[in-house]
Amino acid sequence: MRMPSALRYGHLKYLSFLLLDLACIILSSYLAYSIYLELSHRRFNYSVVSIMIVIDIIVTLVFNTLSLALRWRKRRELFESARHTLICLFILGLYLFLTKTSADYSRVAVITSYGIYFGLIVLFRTAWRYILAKCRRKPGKPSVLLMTTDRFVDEGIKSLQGLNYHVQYLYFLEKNDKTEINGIPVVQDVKEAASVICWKEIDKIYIYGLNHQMVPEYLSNACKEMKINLDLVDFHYRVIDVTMKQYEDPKFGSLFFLEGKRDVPFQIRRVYWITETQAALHRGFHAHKLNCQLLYCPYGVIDILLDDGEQKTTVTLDKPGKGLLIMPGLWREMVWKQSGSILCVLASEYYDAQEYIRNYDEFIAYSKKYRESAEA
Ligand code: T46
Repeated sequence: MRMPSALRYGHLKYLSFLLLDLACIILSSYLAYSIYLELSHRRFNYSVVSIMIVIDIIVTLVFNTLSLALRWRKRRELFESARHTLICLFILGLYLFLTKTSADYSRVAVITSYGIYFGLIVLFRTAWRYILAKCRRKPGKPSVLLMTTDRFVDEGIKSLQGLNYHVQYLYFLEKNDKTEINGIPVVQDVKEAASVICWKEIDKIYIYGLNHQMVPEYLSNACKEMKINLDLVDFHYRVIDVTMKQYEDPKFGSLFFLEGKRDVPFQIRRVYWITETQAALHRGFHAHKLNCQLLYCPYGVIDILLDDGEQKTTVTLDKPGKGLLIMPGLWREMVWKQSGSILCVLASEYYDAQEYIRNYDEFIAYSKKYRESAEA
């Protein structure tokens, strides 16, 4: 059975839980009052049930008690349901006290109603959530939420499909108006992404083309809560275009710029540059354990030799608009091909000598261990 996606993932899911709550409050009032009326021979009073319904809606909307209860975790569900019930009970008590109508109603009946209500919402929400989860599409291979940026989305999808994953959702770590890409729905905000994680819609989360620190805390907390790891798809390096010429007229020169998040897929914590250089200068000879970097050469020509422990490659930075993004775990050496060439670097980490691997044998052992753990 397939349900509309709005019911499984969107606002209708929220609405269906709200309606379930209202049904529970009506049912629990009837049950509580029928027990009480049997005992007291008093007549059923509808107005208190109507007030309870109004209070239920107000508490849900004002205190947002449903959004956390919609999470899969049982303890969170119980806590949120209890909080909701107590707030409703408190407001009803306050209302009856202020309107001086409390004498007309039985405290026993009201408290019993809320007691039954708590039991019913936990029971019905669990059952309804179970039904909704059963109706989710099972692709047959592990389904994945891909967190990426506009620049890397196509590569990321291809790379995960190559690893035989089903990319179920996309989440952009920068603002993006697209609702779907190649038929894959784009999760619109951080709360929806957390809900997808907490509802176990997906088996794994992958980050492509950026580092962990770009992931909002709200999402990393949701992942921790559901014990889902954030995995990086191995990326190594990319040559990226950072050209944005503002003036074509030579007398104005050329202006280039880079923008955080849009062009640089990590939080920039440090910027440094190397100047006053001679041709054939050779620097680097190290790898980083954590640091992601974007290198560019605004003037001159510099070769960057990269080594992942198995393969070596050289990227020549010979244009101001050519950027080289290097992820951690790559050995690098820089060779100045022209005197005076300038190397600029944006880094994701503050300077920390401990985070460097400066010994090549140590690097080979480190990358081997890293590859083995990634393949495991
Ligand atoms: C890299 C390539 C492309 C600091 O105190 N703070 C800093 O932010 C940096 C970058 C360096 N230093 C000190 C550490 C050394 O005592 O400056 C000295 C020279 O640094 P290093 O020998 O690491 O420089 P390079 O050109 O070999 O490497 C530099 C970066 O360190 C490195 O992260 O990827 O540029």
